[in-house]
Amino acid sequence: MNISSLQQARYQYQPKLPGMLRNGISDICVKTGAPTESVADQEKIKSLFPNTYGKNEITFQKGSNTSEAKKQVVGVILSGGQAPGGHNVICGLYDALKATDKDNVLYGFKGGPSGLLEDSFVIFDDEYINQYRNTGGFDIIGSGRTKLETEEQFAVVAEVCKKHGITAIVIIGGDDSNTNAAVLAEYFAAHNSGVQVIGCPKTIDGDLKNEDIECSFGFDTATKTYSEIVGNIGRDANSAKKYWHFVKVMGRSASHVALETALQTQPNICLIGEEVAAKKMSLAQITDYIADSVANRASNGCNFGVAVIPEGIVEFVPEFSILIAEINELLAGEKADAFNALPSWADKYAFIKAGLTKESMAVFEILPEAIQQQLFLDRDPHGNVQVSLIESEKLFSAMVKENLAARKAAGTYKGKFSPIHHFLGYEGRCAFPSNFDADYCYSLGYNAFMLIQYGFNGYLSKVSNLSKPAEEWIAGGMPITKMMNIERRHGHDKPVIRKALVELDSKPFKYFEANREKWAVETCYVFPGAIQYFGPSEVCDTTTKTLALEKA
Ligand code: FBP
Repeated sequence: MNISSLQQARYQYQPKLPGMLRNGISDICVKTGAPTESVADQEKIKSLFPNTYGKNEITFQKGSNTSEAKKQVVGVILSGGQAPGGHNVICGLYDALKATDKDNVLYGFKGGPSGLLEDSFVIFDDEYINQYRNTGGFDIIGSGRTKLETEEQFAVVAEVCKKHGITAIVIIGGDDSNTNAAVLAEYFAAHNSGVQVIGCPKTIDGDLKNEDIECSFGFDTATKTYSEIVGNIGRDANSAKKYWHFVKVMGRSASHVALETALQTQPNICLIGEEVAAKKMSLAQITDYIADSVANRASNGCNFGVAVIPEGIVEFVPEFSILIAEINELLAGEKADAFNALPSWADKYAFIKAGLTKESMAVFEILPEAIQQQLFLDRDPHGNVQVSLIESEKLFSAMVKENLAARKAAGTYKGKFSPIHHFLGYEGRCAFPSNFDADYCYSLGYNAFMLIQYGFNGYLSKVSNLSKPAEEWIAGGMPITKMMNIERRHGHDKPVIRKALVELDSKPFKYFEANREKWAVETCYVFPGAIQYFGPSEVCDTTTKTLALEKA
């Protein structure tokens, strides 16, 4: 394999474990904490998880290892979108498993949950694992978005486990995957199959977080990668002084990634979807807000700027969500064929006008034509609008342009406005993990094995106190059912892990809110630069501003 010199050097990096896991496997014991309750809907969750509900929180500490000596055959899967550090979860798991007993075996099921269903796997050995230490990506075994959620699928997984003598499965995924991990754990417990399930919290979106999960892995590296680029763009803007950059950043729904990027780089504008929803802002109000910054800066002679737009923004704009729902209804079932058969955009436009309510048509009419067409072209397999594909960076820049033209006509604005568009998403998901993610992920994997070794089932590998040096991190486990509540999904009540949105009374948002007026008018860009892997700890090991502010 051709490898870069950075990759070669990163192979040598020894990830830092929490102090309590550093003593060697024979010196790690369990401290049992309090029994747990789910965050809401306790009776309902308890009835759905009779075998795994209410178990105790646990932490590991220094002391004689009292776990049962038993050969472990563990299977691991990566689930959902890539997040930097996934490889290190597997490396940590492998190292703890082999340090406990060299005859233990680790299976990697390929291509996500479907690898388990199709019994497609690799068996890891040192040579295989060593090529992936401290590297980004999920290419070690691949990932996928198949959901493991039906009894039929669980029965297939049970068969696969029986065939290989698997004693435990580690599921590395986001909120849905960990919800499914809890359901699978309950299934195994109810069927006395002797297979344990442990979850690990992954997603660059940062929305798998609660009082037990301080942050999901990958968020640190992805936001550092985006912040490096936004910082560079800010510096270019301030050098050339002629462009407004509209930068959409990933994060399917919640705006944590946009907020963290703004905290690191101090752009002129950053929209936060959750605030837009709370204030019930319309597209016109958001446009006005951005155009004010453009006009104010122009009056100071600054015809340039940077605006950060979260990927999920449009779903938070109430009038836009209603419009999307109406479009989905308008093209439901066979009506889509009738629409697609219309020969021209003018015919299609007339069809749309006849089908939408007056209010939604008014919203539709103010959209740039390219976005109008996008809403009807890019549809998912169920025929619904693919909101994540809407080019909101272009939507807002086009609307701002029109707004400024009106201001110019009214004589209230004299500047120039040349927008440039960017979308930062995939380039952050497979970056070399920062030292923080490399350490955190390795610890999550190592810790997951300790949970297996001590016989826990339906637990999430929990590493906390993350704003402190790794030495002070706390390792342990939390029953996944503790994080669950009941939500309505596709017409059914389902037990799920609550998705964490940006809270408007949180310290990170409050800090942003207190500073953004100044950032909107002045040029206060910060240039975080590239992630550093070698050098002083304050440059290489610090995590996100979000976490630092939350824990301040
Ligand atoms: P996960 O929630 O599975 O971690 O994925 C998050 C994400 O990276 C989002 O930020 C983005 O909207 C989405 O995945 C893109 O998905 P895909 O890889 O299927 O294009």
